[in-house]
Amino acid sequence: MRTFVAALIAAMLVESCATKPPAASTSTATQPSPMSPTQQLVPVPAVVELTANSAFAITSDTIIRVPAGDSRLLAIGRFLADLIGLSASAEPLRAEAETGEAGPGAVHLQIGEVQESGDEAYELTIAPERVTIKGRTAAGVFYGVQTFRQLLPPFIEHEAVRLDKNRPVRAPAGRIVDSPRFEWRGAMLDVARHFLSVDEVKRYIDLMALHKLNRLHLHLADDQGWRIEIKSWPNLTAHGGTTEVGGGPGGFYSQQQYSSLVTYAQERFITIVPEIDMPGHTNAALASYAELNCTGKAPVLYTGIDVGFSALCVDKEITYEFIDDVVREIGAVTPGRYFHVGGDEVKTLTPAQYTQFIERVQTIVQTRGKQMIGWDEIAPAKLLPTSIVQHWRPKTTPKEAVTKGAKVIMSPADRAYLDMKYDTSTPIGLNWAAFIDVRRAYDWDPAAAAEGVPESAILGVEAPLWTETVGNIRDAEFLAFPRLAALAEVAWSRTERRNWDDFKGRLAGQAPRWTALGMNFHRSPDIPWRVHVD
Ligand code: NGO
Repeated sequence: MRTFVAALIAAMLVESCATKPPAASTSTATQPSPMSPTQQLVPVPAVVELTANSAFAITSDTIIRVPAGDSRLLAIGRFLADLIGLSASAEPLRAEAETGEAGPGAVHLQIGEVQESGDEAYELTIAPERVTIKGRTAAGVFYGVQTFRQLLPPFIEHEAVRLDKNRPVRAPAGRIVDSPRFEWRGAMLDVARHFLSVDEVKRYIDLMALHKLNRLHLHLADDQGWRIEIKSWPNLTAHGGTTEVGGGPGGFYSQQQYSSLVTYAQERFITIVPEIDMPGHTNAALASYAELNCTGKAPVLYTGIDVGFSALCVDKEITYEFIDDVVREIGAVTPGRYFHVGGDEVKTLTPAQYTQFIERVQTIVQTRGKQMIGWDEIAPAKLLPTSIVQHWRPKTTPKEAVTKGAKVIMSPADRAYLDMKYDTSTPIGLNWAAFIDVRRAYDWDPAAAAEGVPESAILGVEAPLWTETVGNIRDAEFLAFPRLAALAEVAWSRTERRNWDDFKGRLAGQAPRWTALGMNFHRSPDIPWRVHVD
């Protein structure tokens, strides 16, 4: 009876919500019609069957049920309870042996078979009496929770939200079955040009998780700064971490702080990929240790934005001892399988010196139990089939690496670089590769982006944010959003589900949630943004 009444009230509420006059738009475009549930979803799922005619209502009595003994699902349950303001209730989470037949008013998190293939697939079923979020693995359940989250009203994103019996939180009834197109759905933060604090990086991780991204590549060293503690080479941070572009104070992560980022990311199913750029982009290291220079003399710290002038001394043995220490220490605090060695823009070495260096570093990385990744300049080196090339130069192709069996991450600078300006009026950012408006970031197919690189060789997509002009997380959010959401859809959603006009509408629907999250997103004039509508 209680369920029936609740369902009836929920249905009436959904109905009344749907007949409310549309909210005013911030853009000059014509007034958008009321939002359909599907318009709340980015990236778009594979199969969506939702109705605005009935709904599940979350109240302070709602319980989240997880299988007993599954600590990962318990953690996801806690994440969901925090998100929807259930943490304040007496006992929001119940672990139980049988999750199938529990009573009404519950959200069930389960491991089980789903109709889509792959480890990250999930199935979300919302009925008036219960919600089931099922994944083949915990990662799938986590993504199902993110989709469920996007179907809830944006006000839940406010930190202080508390459930109120008189104001149920409703999710439209229906079913979603989903899985990602690519396994690598990445973002990169350059914390070397401008340092970002642990809390700022955690914030970026949170925003990535909302969009089902699963790799955070941290560019931890460049000419302007060394940002991670290396116990066997302490001057790297003591000296090399003390400044940044423009001469600010810089900073670095202790290994313990880095580990806290790794854990925070892991809890959101994101793998941290550390990068130490070499042999170029190394002025901060060269300034910290004279013996790494061929001249034996340390240069001064650098705070400009030129590239290509620095290189480790590839003919000295101590260089390889240094690299081995760095890979060993960072590798030991990085559970993920990858180590990125940079390899970009070396202008002071011969091609032979360069490829020999990369091949030797590849052996070090392999010996330390990691898979090597490098920017696309590494393609001519003798690569192991496990090595990965990150394509970034729009006019080149890493096809020779593909013939050696290497996989490719697609980050073409004229589509995926978040540090490019949106247009000529963008106050920060660069424009050497292109102006990248939202459509340009969205409307491309990774499988057609580099000649000779077929879809089977593509691991996925990554959006780098270089920080020459980015001073803090507010700037980062401004350049990243909405384009990172566009690139998340490029990486997650299959081609036949993607369409610019449809995406524009769904992106517009993110504005209330992003506003509730306090995000500093770029209000691109191309998008008919919605204002708060709950
Ligand atoms: C290039 C360069 C970086 C710059 C970035 C700016 C790569 C791989 N190397 O991308 O050092 O910061 O452009 O857009």
